[in-house]
Amino acid sequence: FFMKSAIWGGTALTTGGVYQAFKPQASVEKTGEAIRTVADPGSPRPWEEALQATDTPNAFEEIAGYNNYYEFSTDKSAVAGRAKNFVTDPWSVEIGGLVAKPRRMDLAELRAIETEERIYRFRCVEGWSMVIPWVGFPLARLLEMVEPTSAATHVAFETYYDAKQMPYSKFSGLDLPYVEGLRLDEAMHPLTLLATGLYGKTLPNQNGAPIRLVVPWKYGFKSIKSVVRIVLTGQEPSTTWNLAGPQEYGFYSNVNPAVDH
Ligand SMILES: Nc1nc2c(c(=O)[nH]1)N[C@H]1C(S)=C(S)[C@@H](COP(=O)(O)O)O[C@H]1N2
Ligand SMILES: [Mo]
Repeated sequence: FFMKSAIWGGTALTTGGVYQAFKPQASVEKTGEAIRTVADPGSPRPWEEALQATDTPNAFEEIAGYNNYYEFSTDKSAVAGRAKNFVTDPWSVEIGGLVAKPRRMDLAELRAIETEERIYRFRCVEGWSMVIPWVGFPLARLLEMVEPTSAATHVAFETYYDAKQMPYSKFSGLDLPYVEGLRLDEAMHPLTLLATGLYGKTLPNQNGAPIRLVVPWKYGFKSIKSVVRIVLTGQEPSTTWNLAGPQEYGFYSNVNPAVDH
C-alpha cells in the first residue's frame, strides 16, 4: 500500500524544546512484505513544519531484537524468536463503545488507510530508549471514522491474547489481556500513531504486529501492541502496569526525566 513519506521526530516534546521543519525523504520501494511509499508526499501540514528529526534511528536489528512483549517472554532478546509464528493475518480490530458508528476493521481495511513514516524516540521506564522510524497513521483518523459521542472522555485498548499461541505468558506476572488507555484528547493528538510498520516494512511480530499504538511522549508501556479492541468510554480505563504496580505506574505516564518512575 501507499505511504506518505514525511519524516519527523518527537524527541523535544518532553523536554519543551523547539522543533523545526524537516524535509520528506525520497521514495523507498521494497518487495514482498515491504510497504511502498510515494515519491512526493506533498507539502507538510502546518504543524509538521515545526518538527525536526535530530536522532539517528537505531538499526533494524536493534529495534526488532530487543523487545518488551510479556505475552511471549520477559527476556527481551527471546521475544523475537518466540513471537515468530504468531498469527497476525487474518486480524481485525473492533472499535466501539461511546461512538455513533461502531465497526470492525479487517487488515485490508486498515491497510487502506494512508500511512506516513515518523521517527520517534521511544523510552522504556527500564532506562533504555530506541529511535524508531515507524510507519503508521494517526489514531485520530480511525477515531474520526467511528464518531465518538459527546459522552466519550477516554479510549481503552486491548491486545490479542491466546494462551496457546503465547505459552510463556503464564510467566509474565501480568493479568492478560494487556490493556492500556488514553484520555480522548491525548488519543486525538496528531502525534499519537497506530503503527503498522517500521523501516518501510510491515511490523515484525515482536514489535506488535499487525498494528500497535505509539505515543511518543509517554513511557513505552503505554504503546500497546497487537491491538484487537478499541473502546471509547466515559471513565479512565484500567491499564496493565497500573494494575500490576500502582505505586510505580500511573495512568498518564508522561516521560519526565526529572522523576524516577
Ligand atoms: N501487549 C503488550 N504491549 C506492550 C508490552 C507488552 O508486554 N505487551 N510492553 C510494553 C513496553 S514495557 C514497551 S517498552 C514497549 C516495547 O516496544 P518494542 O518492543 O516495540 O520496542 O511495548 C509496550 N507494549
Ligand atoms: Mo517498557
